[in-house]
This record gives sequence, C-alpha cells and structure tokens, in this order.
Amino acid sequence: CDLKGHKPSVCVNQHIVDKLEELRELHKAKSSEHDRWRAYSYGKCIPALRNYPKPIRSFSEARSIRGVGEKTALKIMEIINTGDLQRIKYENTEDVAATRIFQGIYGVGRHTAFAWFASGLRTLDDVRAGKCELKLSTAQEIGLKFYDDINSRMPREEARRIFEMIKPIALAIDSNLFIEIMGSYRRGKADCGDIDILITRPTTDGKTHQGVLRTLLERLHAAGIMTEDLAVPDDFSDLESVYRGLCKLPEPGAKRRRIDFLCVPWVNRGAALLYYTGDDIFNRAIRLKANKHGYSLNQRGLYAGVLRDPYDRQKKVYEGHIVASETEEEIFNILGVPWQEPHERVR
Ligand code: DCP
Ligand code: MG
Ligand code: MN
Repeated sequence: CDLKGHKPSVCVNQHIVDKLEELRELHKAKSSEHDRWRAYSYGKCIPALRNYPKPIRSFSEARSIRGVGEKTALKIMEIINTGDLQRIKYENTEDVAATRIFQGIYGVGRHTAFAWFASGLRTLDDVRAGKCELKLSTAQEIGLKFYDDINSRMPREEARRIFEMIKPIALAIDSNLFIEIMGSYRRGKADCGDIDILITRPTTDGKTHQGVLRTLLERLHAAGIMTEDLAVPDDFSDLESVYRGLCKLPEPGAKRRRIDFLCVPWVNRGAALLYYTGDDIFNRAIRLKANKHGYSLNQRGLYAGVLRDPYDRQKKVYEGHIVASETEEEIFNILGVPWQEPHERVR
C-alpha cells in the first residue's frame, strides 16, 4: 500500500472502483479466512485504481497498475465491456445477504451473524420477533432499535456541531484537557460514520485526565447529547480507556450517532493521534513498514528491539522499548516515511 498517496480530486475509473468495492464488501462479510484475505487484497488494489489518472482501456493497462493481478484485470475488463460484474451476483448468496444485514446491528460480528443464519434467522424482523429463542445483549438491543440511524453516515457539519457542544463541557471540567476529534473527521471526509474523540492532558502540573471521562459522560447525558451507552470502561479512573455510545444533537428529529471516546496518557498522544486518525488501511501499511524495519507500532508508541517468536511471528517474546510516542512527526521520521497531512492518509 502506498504511504505517500496523493489523491486526485476526481476518480476517472469510479464505476470500476464501485463494482470492485461492492465485491470486496461481500468477501468481507463472509466467514472464511480465504474470503477475508481476498477482501484484504482488494483493499490494496482499490486505492491504486482510485489514484490512477486516466480511464483504463485495456487488459494490459489494467495489469500495469499496482496490486492488479490477472484475475482483477479480467474483472476490470468485464466492467468496462458490460458495465457489470457477474461475480457480484454469484457471491451475493442468501447467507451473505442476510448476515450482512445482521452485522449492521451494533455488537453483532461475523460469527454471531452466521450462527443466527444457521439457526434459521433471515431478516431483521426475525431478529426483532426474537425467533429461534434469540437473546440479545443490551448493546445489541440498542443496535437493533437504532439500526437505520447507526447505519447511515452523518454529514461532516453534524459531527462538527456535536463536537462543538462537547468540547466546552469537557473544558469546563478541566481547562487543561486536550480534546480533539479524530477518525474520518480529522482526515477531512465530507461524511463520518461516527465521531471519534481523543482525550488526554499535559502532566506538567502533576495532574492527569483520570476521572474526567466519567464526569463528562454524566454531563453530556444530562444535556441530552449522550443518549445510550454501548461499551463503558471497566475502570473510569484508568489513564487509558475506551468508551462507545450513541449521541445526538439536542433538537427534535436529530438522528442517533455513534460516538467513541479514547483517553490516553499524555506521553502516548502522538502514537494515539496517528492510530486514531487512520484510516485503517493506512494504519495497516505503516505498521507493516514498522515491522519490516524491526520496529513495532501500536496506539501507544513505536517500539524498537521487539523480539518475535521465530515460529509465530505474531507472538512477541520481548515487547521492546518505546522510541517514539509523543508526536506523529517523530514516528514518521524514524520510519523514514515522508510527512502526510491527515487528509492524505487515505485508502
Ligand atoms: N482503526 C484501525 N483499525 C480498526 C479500527 C479503527 O486502525 N480496525 C483506527 C483507524 C480509524 C480510527 O481508528 O481511522 C477510527 O475508527 P473508525 O472505525 O471510527 O473509522 P473512521 O473514523 O476512519 O471512519 P468512519 O467515518 O467510518 O467512522
Ligand atoms: Mg470514525
Ligand atoms: Mn470510531
């Protein structure tokens, strides 16, 4: 994946990208490792296709694009020649269609969705009716109740307005807090799937942001901005915590929106900014780059001297020591990756 990607403002091969993305989503929804690997490989060629500056005209031209193999080139030619991709219909079987709908329920993953299908459930109405002795978790109940809201993206402006209400409430608790909106919003996207908020605080006066999130959530609930909790941290007094919930603009007719809060120690803020800005494909690429250079990168920092189990490269024998974590710039620098503005970090 290209770490120095610059995106042309219009994609001249959009119809091709759309079809391949549709196919990718179908593979992603499936249960086998193989399908997910396929989804991942499309994830690599789709950005290259999106960046390709001229309309693709031939098989060999398609093959010349990074990440496009023979099979993908054939699909591209089919889309060019027929305007359609038969494979999409072929892959969109009843189980895939149903489990994709189920996976739209917050808290329902691939595994649960296929288990439901296997037990005979087919539609959201089946789930609502509690067929097949189905028991939903509290989070899943909420996910089902606000299914349409949660599965629609909000305009950037709405994310901004909600954040502009949250920020002063947070700063009233502690005026030294660092509170910023991350994810797709920081990347400048026109619409956002949720609102991702990073909270930390400089420790120069000996204080931290510990406990702030609890108070903040109480006040946001009281203000009618936070509406439902989905996943609450075990211990609010931790320096590092994740919260997931629903919020809305406090006005009639406002939709429920997904919101995440991530609290991190001040020393880890650079790595947290990098992680939480994404996008996920960019993160995967930069982590891979770190691994190739003998480092390990996560939301806490860039680690050197990591020792991996030679028989299982995923397993770390020694965690290593942090060489960068306070700024995004130092992480880019050490990895030899040219600086990229958040809006450039896109698939
Ligand atoms: N992230 C990641 N890998 C994941 C999930 C998230 O690296 N599996 C990181 C990168 C994301 C960021 O966290 O950009 C926020 O996650 P979101 O799921 O909220 O994704 P985005 O904000 O990028 O997109 P959306 O507009 O759909 O919320
Ligand atoms: Mg997001
Ligand atoms: Mn999120």
